[in-house]
Amino acid sequence: MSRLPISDELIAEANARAADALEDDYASLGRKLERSGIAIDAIKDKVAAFSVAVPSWGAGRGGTRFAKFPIAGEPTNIHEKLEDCAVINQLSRLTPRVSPHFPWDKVSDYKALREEAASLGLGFDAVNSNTFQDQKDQAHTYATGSLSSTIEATRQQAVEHNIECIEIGRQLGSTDLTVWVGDGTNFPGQQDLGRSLDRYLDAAAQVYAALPDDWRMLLEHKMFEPAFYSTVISDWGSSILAAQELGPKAKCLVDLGHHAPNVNIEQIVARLHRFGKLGGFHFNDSKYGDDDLDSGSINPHQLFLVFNELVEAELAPRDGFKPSYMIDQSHNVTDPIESMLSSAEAIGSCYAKALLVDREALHLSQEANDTMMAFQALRRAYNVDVSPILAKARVEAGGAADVLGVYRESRWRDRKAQERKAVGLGAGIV
Ligand code: AOS
Ligand code: ZN
Ligand code: ZN
Ligand code: ZN
Repeated sequence: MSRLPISDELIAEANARAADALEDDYASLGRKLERSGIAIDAIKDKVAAFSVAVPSWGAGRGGTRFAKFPIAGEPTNIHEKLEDCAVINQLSRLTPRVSPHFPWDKVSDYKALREEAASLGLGFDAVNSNTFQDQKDQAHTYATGSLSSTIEATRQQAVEHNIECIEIGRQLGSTDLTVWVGDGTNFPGQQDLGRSLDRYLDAAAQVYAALPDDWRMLLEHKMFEPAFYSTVISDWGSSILAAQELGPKAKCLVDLGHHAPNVNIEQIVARLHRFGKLGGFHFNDSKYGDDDLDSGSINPHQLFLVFNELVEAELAPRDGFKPSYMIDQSHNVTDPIESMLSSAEAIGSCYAKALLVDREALHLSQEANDTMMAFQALRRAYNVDVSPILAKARVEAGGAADVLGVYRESRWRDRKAQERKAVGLGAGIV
Protein backbone atom coordinates (compact mmCIF):
# COMPACT_ATOMS: atom_id res chain seq x y z
CA MET A 1 0.00 0.00 0.00
CA SER A 2 1.40 3.30 -1.01
CA ARG A 3 0.96 6.29 1.33
CA LEU A 4 2.32 9.29 -0.48
CA PRO A 5 2.84 12.29 1.78
CA ILE A 6 1.15 15.14 -0.11
CA SER A 7 -2.62 15.14 -0.57
CA ASP A 8 -3.63 14.02 -4.07
CA GLU A 9 -6.51 16.49 -4.04
CA LEU A 10 -4.14 19.38 -3.41
CA ILE A 11 -2.05 18.36 -6.43
CA ALA A 12 -5.11 17.74 -8.60
CA GLU A 13 -6.65 21.12 -7.74
CA ALA A 14 -3.42 22.99 -8.44
CA ASN A 15 -2.95 21.09 -11.69
CA ALA A 16 -6.52 21.91 -12.75
CA ARG A 17 -5.79 25.61 -12.24
CA ALA A 18 -2.62 25.30 -14.36
CA ALA A 19 -4.11 23.01 -17.02
CA ASP A 20 -5.19 25.54 -19.68
CA ALA A 21 -1.90 27.41 -19.66
CA LEU A 22 0.09 24.18 -19.75
CA GLU A 23 -1.89 22.79 -22.69
CA ASP A 24 -1.46 26.07 -24.54
CA ASP A 25 2.32 26.20 -23.91
CA TYR A 26 2.80 22.53 -24.75
CA ALA A 27 0.84 22.83 -28.00
CA SER A 28 2.73 25.94 -29.00
CA LEU A 29 6.12 24.35 -28.28
CA GLY A 30 4.91 21.22 -30.10
CA ARG A 31 4.22 23.28 -33.24
CA LYS A 32 7.60 24.98 -33.02
CA LEU A 33 9.45 21.65 -32.66
CA GLU A 34 7.41 20.07 -35.41
CA ARG A 35 8.79 22.65 -37.84
CA SER A 36 12.21 21.08 -37.11
CA GLY A 37 10.85 17.58 -37.54
CA ILE A 38 10.76 16.82 -33.81
CA ALA A 39 7.72 15.09 -32.27
CA ILE A 40 7.24 16.68 -28.85
CA ASP A 41 5.48 13.61 -27.41
CA ALA A 42 8.52 11.44 -28.15
CA ILE A 43 10.74 13.85 -26.21
CA LYS A 44 8.21 13.98 -23.38
CA ASP A 45 8.16 10.17 -23.18
CA LYS A 46 11.95 10.06 -22.88
CA VAL A 47 11.88 12.71 -20.17
CA ALA A 48 9.18 10.70 -18.38
CA ALA A 49 11.48 7.66 -18.42
CA PHE A 50 14.43 9.64 -17.05
CA SER A 51 15.26 9.70 -13.36
CA VAL A 52 17.93 10.89 -10.96
CA ALA A 53 18.50 9.64 -7.40
CA VAL A 54 18.54 11.92 -4.38
CA PRO A 55 21.04 11.48 -1.52
CA SER A 56 19.54 10.69 1.87
CA TRP A 57 21.88 13.25 3.46
CA GLY A 58 20.68 15.95 1.04
CA ALA A 59 17.29 15.94 2.75
CA GLY A 60 18.85 17.74 5.70
CA ARG A 61 20.63 21.09 5.77
CA GLY A 62 24.26 20.27 5.07
CA GLY A 63 25.96 23.33 6.37
CA THR A 64 29.59 24.11 5.68
CA ARG A 65 32.69 23.17 7.64
CA PHE A 66 32.14 26.39 9.59
CA ALA A 67 28.55 26.06 10.68
CA LYS A 68 25.23 24.44 10.19
CA PHE A 69 21.96 26.32 10.52
CA PRO A 70 19.19 23.75 10.84
CA ILE A 71 15.61 24.60 9.96
CA ALA A 72 12.55 23.69 11.97
CA GLY A 73 11.03 20.46 10.69
CA GLU A 74 14.27 19.14 9.20
CA PRO A 75 14.49 15.32 9.16
CA THR A 76 16.51 13.79 11.99
CA ASN A 77 16.73 10.14 10.89
CA ILE A 78 16.48 7.96 7.79
CA HIS A 79 12.73 7.46 8.23
CA GLU A 80 12.04 11.18 8.16
CA LYS A 81 14.54 11.62 5.32
CA LEU A 82 12.64 9.02 3.29
CA GLU A 83 9.40 10.92 3.91
CA ASP A 84 10.98 14.11 2.54
CA CYS A 85 12.46 12.26 -0.43
CA ALA A 86 8.97 10.90 -1.10
CA VAL A 87 7.65 14.48 -1.26
CA ILE A 88 10.33 15.38 -3.81
CA ASN A 89 9.45 12.40 -5.97
CA GLN A 90 5.69 12.75 -5.58
CA LEU A 91 5.78 16.31 -6.87
CA SER A 92 8.60 16.00 -9.44
CA ARG A 93 8.22 12.36 -10.55
CA LEU A 94 11.91 12.51 -11.41
CA THR A 95 13.54 11.13 -8.25
CA PRO A 96 12.19 7.64 -7.45
CA ARG A 97 15.36 6.38 -5.74
CA VAL A 98 17.32 7.38 -2.65
CA SER A 99 21.06 6.89 -2.30
CA PRO A 100 21.81 5.91 1.32
CA HIS A 101 24.98 6.54 3.28
CA PHE A 102 26.44 4.34 6.01
CA PRO A 103 26.70 4.47 8.92
CA TRP A 104 24.62 7.68 8.80
CA ASP A 105 21.50 5.74 7.75
CA LYS A 106 22.10 2.71 9.92
CA VAL A 107 19.01 0.81 11.15
CA SER A 108 18.51 -2.63 12.66
CA ASP A 109 16.19 -4.02 9.97
CA TYR A 110 17.01 -3.24 6.32
CA LYS A 111 14.25 -5.44 4.93
CA ALA A 112 11.76 -3.28 6.84
CA LEU A 113 13.50 -0.12 5.59
CA ARG A 114 13.18 -1.30 2.00
CA GLU A 115 9.46 -1.93 2.54
CA GLU A 116 9.05 1.43 4.21
CA ALA A 117 10.66 3.13 1.20
CA ALA A 118 8.53 1.12 -1.23
CA SER A 119 5.37 2.20 0.58
CA LEU A 120 6.48 5.79 -0.08
CA GLY A 121 7.00 5.04 -3.76
CA LEU A 122 10.79 4.89 -3.40
CA GLY A 123 13.60 2.43 -4.10
CA PHE A 124 17.29 2.57 -3.20
CA ASP A 125 20.15 3.63 -5.46
CA ALA A 126 23.92 3.32 -4.96
CA VAL A 127 25.07 2.72 -1.40
CA ASN A 128 27.73 5.18 -0.18
CA SER A 129 30.38 4.04 2.26
CA ASN A 130 31.96 6.42 4.74
CA THR A 131 35.62 6.05 5.65
CA PHE A 132 36.28 9.77 5.78
CA GLN A 133 35.28 10.33 9.39
CA ASP A 134 35.58 8.39 12.62
CA GLN A 135 32.51 6.90 14.23
CA LYS A 136 31.76 6.25 17.85
CA ASP A 137 32.98 2.79 18.96
CA GLN A 138 35.25 2.41 15.95
CA ALA A 139 38.50 0.54 16.63
CA HIS A 140 40.89 2.47 14.37
CA THR A 141 40.99 6.13 13.38
CA TYR A 142 40.98 7.28 9.76
CA ALA A 143 43.38 10.09 10.62
CA THR A 144 46.05 8.40 8.47
CA GLY A 145 43.62 7.65 5.63
CA SER A 146 41.34 4.67 5.05
CA LEU A 147 41.81 2.31 2.08
CA SER A 148 45.29 3.80 1.58
CA SER A 149 46.30 4.20 5.23
CA THR A 150 49.83 3.17 6.17
CA ILE A 151 48.30 1.14 9.00
CA GLU A 152 47.16 -2.30 7.96
CA ALA A 153 44.45 -2.64 10.61
CA THR A 154 42.95 0.67 9.47
CA ARG A 155 42.89 -0.45 5.85
CA GLN A 156 41.26 -3.69 6.91
CA GLN A 157 38.60 -1.81 8.86
CA ALA A 158 37.85 0.31 5.79
CA VAL A 159 37.62 -2.80 3.60
CA GLU A 160 35.25 -4.45 6.06
CA HIS A 161 33.07 -1.36 6.25
CA ASN A 162 32.73 -1.32 2.45
CA ILE A 163 31.86 -5.01 2.44
CA GLU A 164 29.25 -4.37 5.13
CA CYS A 165 27.80 -1.63 2.88
CA ILE A 166 27.48 -4.14 0.05
CA GLU A 167 25.65 -6.51 2.38
CA ILE A 168 23.27 -3.74 3.49
CA GLY A 169 22.80 -2.69 -0.13
CA ARG A 170 21.81 -6.22 -1.11
CA GLN A 171 19.02 -6.11 1.42
CA LEU A 172 17.93 -2.70 0.17
CA GLY A 173 17.89 -3.72 -3.49
CA SER A 174 20.90 -1.63 -4.57
CA THR A 175 23.41 -2.82 -7.16
CA ASP A 176 26.11 -0.15 -6.87
CA LEU A 177 28.63 0.76 -4.19
CA THR A 178 29.99 4.30 -4.46
CA VAL A 179 33.41 4.69 -2.91
CA TRP A 180 34.74 8.15 -2.24
CA VAL A 181 37.72 8.34 0.08
CA GLY A 182 39.15 11.55 1.50
CA ASP A 183 42.59 9.91 1.69
CA GLY A 184 45.51 12.19 0.93
CA THR A 185 48.07 14.47 2.52
CA ASN A 186 48.55 18.07 3.60
CA PHE A 187 52.35 18.20 3.40
CA PRO A 188 54.90 17.33 0.74
CA GLY A 189 56.67 14.21 1.96
CA GLN A 190 53.86 13.24 4.34
CA GLN A 191 53.22 10.01 2.45
CA ASP A 192 54.83 8.31 -0.51
CA LEU A 193 52.68 9.22 -3.53
CA GLY A 194 53.25 5.92 -5.31
CA ARG A 195 52.95 3.61 -2.35
CA SER A 196 49.74 5.22 -1.09
CA LEU A 197 48.12 4.36 -4.42
CA ASP A 198 49.47 0.80 -4.18
CA ARG A 199 47.84 0.44 -0.77
CA TYR A 200 44.55 1.89 -2.08
CA LEU A 201 44.53 -0.52 -5.03
CA ASP A 202 45.26 -3.49 -2.85
CA ALA A 203 42.49 -2.65 -0.37
CA ALA A 204 40.01 -1.67 -3.12
CA ALA A 205 40.65 -5.06 -4.76
CA GLN A 206 39.47 -6.77 -1.57
CA VAL A 207 36.24 -4.76 -1.71
CA TYR A 208 35.89 -5.50 -5.42
CA ALA A 209 36.25 -9.23 -4.71
CA ALA A 210 33.19 -9.04 -2.44
CA LEU A 211 30.90 -7.54 -5.14
CA PRO A 212 27.99 -9.75 -6.18
CA ASP A 213 27.92 -10.55 -9.93
CA ASP A 214 25.43 -7.86 -10.87
CA TRP A 215 27.05 -5.14 -8.75
CA ARG A 216 29.37 -2.30 -9.69
CA MET A 217 31.90 -0.37 -7.67
CA LEU A 218 31.82 3.33 -8.56
CA LEU A 219 35.06 5.16 -7.87
CA GLU A 220 34.49 8.85 -7.19
CA HIS A 221 37.54 11.04 -7.71
CA LYS A 222 38.01 14.48 -6.15
CA MET A 223 40.91 16.85 -6.61
CA PHE A 224 41.22 18.09 -3.05
CA GLU A 225 39.39 18.46 0.27
CA PRO A 226 39.78 17.23 2.96
CA ALA A 227 43.40 16.68 1.83
CA PHE A 228 44.95 19.88 0.47
CA TYR A 229 48.36 18.83 -0.85
CA SER A 230 47.67 15.46 -2.50
CA THR A 231 44.67 13.18 -2.80
CA VAL A 232 44.94 9.49 -3.62
CA ILE A 233 42.12 9.35 -6.20
CA SER A 234 42.41 12.97 -7.26
CA ASP A 235 41.30 13.00 -10.88
CA TRP A 236 39.69 11.03 -13.67
CA GLY A 237 43.09 9.69 -14.74
CA SER A 238 43.73 8.09 -11.35
CA SER A 239 40.12 6.93 -11.29
CA ILE A 240 40.13 5.19 -14.69
CA LEU A 241 43.52 3.60 -14.05
CA ALA A 242 42.25 2.22 -10.74
CA ALA A 243 38.99 1.06 -12.35
CA GLN A 244 40.90 -0.65 -15.16
CA GLU A 245 43.16 -2.40 -12.71
CA LEU A 246 40.28 -3.53 -10.50
CA GLY A 247 38.20 -5.05 -13.30
CA PRO A 248 35.05 -4.68 -15.40
CA LYS A 249 32.69 -4.09 -12.47
CA ALA A 250 34.70 -1.03 -11.41
CA LYS A 251 33.58 2.20 -13.07
CA CYS A 252 34.26 5.88 -12.62
CA LEU A 253 31.85 8.36 -11.07
CA VAL A 254 32.08 12.03 -11.99
CA ASP A 255 30.99 14.66 -9.47
CA LEU A 256 30.67 18.03 -11.20
CA GLY A 257 32.39 19.86 -8.32
CA HIS A 258 35.46 17.67 -8.06
CA HIS A 259 37.74 19.16 -10.68
CA ALA A 260 40.15 22.01 -11.08
CA PRO A 261 38.45 25.26 -12.16
CA ASN A 262 37.67 25.47 -15.88
CA VAL A 263 38.32 21.78 -16.53
CA ASN A 264 36.32 20.52 -19.51
CA ILE A 265 34.06 18.08 -17.67
CA GLU A 266 31.99 17.15 -20.73
CA GLN A 267 35.19 15.95 -22.36
CA ILE A 268 35.95 13.80 -19.31
CA VAL A 269 32.49 12.28 -19.74
CA ALA A 270 33.24 11.48 -23.37
CA ARG A 271 36.66 10.03 -22.50
CA LEU A 272 35.35 7.76 -19.74
CA HIS A 273 32.56 6.58 -22.01
CA ARG A 274 35.05 5.87 -24.80
CA PHE A 275 36.68 3.29 -22.54
CA GLY A 276 33.42 1.87 -21.15
CA LYS A 277 34.19 3.26 -17.71
CA LEU A 278 31.52 5.92 -17.15
CA GLY A 279 29.54 4.53 -14.22
CA GLY A 280 27.81 7.46 -12.62
CA PHE A 281 27.37 11.12 -12.07
CA HIS A 282 26.88 13.40 -9.07
CA PHE A 283 25.02 16.54 -10.09
CA ASN A 284 25.54 19.86 -8.36
CA ASP A 285 27.07 23.18 -9.32
CA SER A 286 30.08 25.16 -8.21
CA LYS A 287 31.85 28.45 -8.56
CA TYR A 288 35.09 27.71 -6.70
CA GLY A 289 35.51 24.06 -5.67
CA ASP A 290 33.34 21.29 -4.30
CA ASP A 291 30.70 23.89 -3.47
CA ASP A 292 27.76 21.47 -3.79
CA LEU A 293 25.47 24.30 -4.93
CA ASP A 294 22.16 23.60 -6.65
CA SER A 295 22.40 21.98 -10.09
CA GLY A 296 22.29 24.49 -12.90
CA SER A 297 22.33 27.49 -10.55
CA ILE A 298 25.79 28.71 -11.62
CA ASN A 299 26.59 27.18 -14.99
CA PRO A 300 23.51 25.68 -16.64
CA HIS A 301 25.28 25.65 -20.00
CA GLN A 302 27.92 23.27 -18.65
CA LEU A 303 25.16 21.01 -17.39
CA PHE A 304 23.64 21.03 -20.88
CA LEU A 305 27.00 20.18 -22.48
CA VAL A 306 27.45 17.29 -20.05
CA PHE A 307 24.01 15.99 -21.02
CA ASN A 308 24.88 16.44 -24.66
CA GLU A 309 27.71 13.93 -24.11
CA LEU A 310 25.47 11.65 -22.07
CA VAL A 311 22.92 11.55 -24.89
CA GLU A 312 25.72 10.84 -27.40
CA ALA A 313 26.77 8.01 -25.08
CA GLU A 314 23.17 6.73 -24.89
CA LEU A 315 23.03 6.63 -28.69
CA ALA A 316 26.39 4.88 -29.00
CA PRO A 317 26.42 2.64 -25.93
CA ARG A 318 29.66 0.90 -25.07
CA ASP A 319 30.28 -1.87 -22.59
CA GLY A 320 27.26 -1.69 -20.29
CA PHE A 321 26.47 2.05 -20.34
CA LYS A 322 24.10 2.24 -17.39
CA PRO A 323 25.00 5.46 -15.63
CA SER A 324 23.83 5.98 -12.09
CA TYR A 325 22.69 9.59 -11.78
CA MET A 326 22.45 11.26 -8.39
CA ILE A 327 22.05 14.77 -7.03
CA ASP A 328 24.89 15.49 -4.59
CA GLN A 329 24.29 18.89 -3.06
CA SER A 330 24.61 20.58 0.29
CA HIS A 331 21.72 22.87 1.09
CA ASN A 332 22.84 25.60 3.42
CA VAL A 333 20.43 28.45 2.86
CA THR A 334 17.29 26.85 1.39
CA ASP A 335 14.74 24.25 2.35
CA PRO A 336 16.42 21.07 1.01
CA ILE A 337 13.14 19.83 -0.53
CA GLU A 338 12.80 23.05 -2.52
CA SER A 339 16.42 22.86 -3.66
CA MET A 340 16.03 19.31 -4.84
CA LEU A 341 12.77 20.04 -6.62
CA SER A 342 14.45 22.93 -8.42
CA SER A 343 17.58 20.88 -9.16
CA ALA A 344 15.66 17.88 -10.49
CA GLU A 345 13.89 20.29 -12.85
CA ALA A 346 17.23 21.79 -13.96
CA ILE A 347 18.72 18.35 -14.58
CA GLY A 348 15.64 17.07 -16.43
CA SER A 349 15.59 20.26 -18.53
CA CYS A 350 19.18 19.81 -19.63
CA TYR A 351 18.43 16.21 -20.56
CA ALA A 352 15.41 17.36 -22.59
CA LYS A 353 17.48 20.06 -24.33
CA ALA A 354 20.19 17.53 -25.16
CA LEU A 355 17.49 15.31 -26.70
CA LEU A 356 16.43 18.23 -28.92
CA VAL A 357 19.87 18.56 -30.51
CA ASP A 358 19.64 17.78 -34.22
CA ARG A 359 22.32 15.05 -34.07
CA GLU A 360 22.38 14.57 -37.83
CA ALA A 361 23.00 18.26 -38.46
CA LEU A 362 25.59 18.30 -35.68
CA HIS A 363 27.47 15.29 -37.01
CA LEU A 364 27.33 16.48 -40.62
CA SER A 365 28.64 19.90 -39.62
CA GLN A 366 31.41 18.26 -37.62
CA GLU A 367 32.37 16.12 -40.62
CA ALA A 368 32.36 19.16 -42.89
CA ASN A 369 34.32 21.24 -40.36
CA ASP A 370 31.51 23.77 -40.39
CA THR A 371 32.23 25.07 -36.93
CA MET A 372 29.50 27.70 -36.74
CA MET A 373 26.71 25.35 -37.84
CA ALA A 374 27.94 22.63 -35.47
CA PHE A 375 27.82 25.13 -32.63
CA GLN A 376 24.38 26.35 -33.78
CA ALA A 377 23.03 22.80 -33.61
CA LEU A 378 23.82 22.88 -29.90
CA ARG A 379 22.77 26.50 -29.42
CA ARG A 380 19.34 26.01 -31.01
CA ALA A 381 18.56 23.20 -28.57
CA TYR A 382 19.96 25.06 -25.58
CA ASN A 383 17.80 28.09 -26.33
CA VAL A 384 14.50 26.17 -26.24
CA ASP A 385 12.38 26.64 -23.12
CA VAL A 386 11.55 22.99 -22.40
CA SER A 387 9.57 23.63 -19.21
CA PRO A 388 6.20 22.66 -20.79
CA ILE A 389 7.67 19.24 -21.68
CA LEU A 390 8.79 18.63 -18.12
CA ALA A 391 5.53 19.87 -16.65
CA LYS A 392 3.44 17.73 -18.98
CA ALA A 393 5.51 14.60 -18.18
CA ARG A 394 5.14 15.31 -14.46
CA VAL A 395 1.41 15.90 -14.55
CA GLU A 396 0.80 12.77 -16.60
CA ALA A 397 2.73 10.77 -14.00
CA GLY A 398 0.70 12.25 -11.12
CA GLY A 399 3.14 15.02 -10.17
CA ALA A 400 2.54 18.74 -9.87
CA ALA A 401 2.63 21.23 -12.75
CA ASP A 402 4.01 23.85 -10.34
CA VAL A 403 6.18 21.82 -7.97
CA LEU A 404 7.31 24.64 -5.69
CA GLY A 405 3.85 26.23 -5.62
CA VAL A 406 2.19 23.00 -4.48
CA TYR A 407 4.99 22.28 -2.00
CA ARG A 408 4.50 25.68 -0.37
CA GLU A 409 0.73 25.28 -0.41
CA SER A 410 1.08 21.90 1.36
CA ARG A 411 2.82 23.62 4.30
CA TRP A 412 4.83 20.41 4.66
CA ARG A 413 7.74 21.96 6.52
CA ASP A 414 5.51 23.84 8.98
CA ARG A 415 3.61 20.66 9.72
CA LYS A 416 6.83 18.70 10.22
CA ALA A 417 8.14 21.43 12.52
CA GLN A 418 5.29 20.52 14.88
CA GLU A 419 6.03 16.77 14.72
CA ARG A 420 9.80 16.33 14.43
CA LYS A 421 12.33 16.91 17.13
CA ALA A 422 14.82 19.72 16.61
CA VAL A 423 18.16 19.02 14.92
CA GLY A 424 21.17 19.77 17.14
CA LEU A 425 23.71 22.43 16.25
CA GLY A 426 27.13 21.46 14.94
CA ALA A 427 29.59 21.62 12.12
CA GLY A 428 28.41 20.65 8.69
CA ILE A 429 29.62 17.77 6.64
CA VAL A 430 30.97 17.63 3.06
C1 AOS B 1 32.43 14.16 -1.39
O1 AOS B 1 32.93 15.27 -1.65
C2 AOS B 1 31.67 13.42 -2.38
O2 AOS B 1 31.04 14.31 -3.26
C3 AOS B 1 30.68 12.35 -1.92
O3 AOS B 1 30.02 11.89 -3.04
C4 AOS B 1 29.56 12.77 -1.03
O4 AOS B 1 29.32 14.13 -1.03
C5 AOS B 1 29.75 12.24 0.33
O5 AOS B 1 29.88 10.85 0.31
C6 AOS B 1 28.66 12.63 1.30
O6 AOS B 1 29.28 13.09 2.39
ZN1 ZN C 1 29.82 13.40 -4.79
ZN1 ZN D 1 31.80 16.30 -3.31
ZN1 ZN E 1 30.89 17.76 -1.10
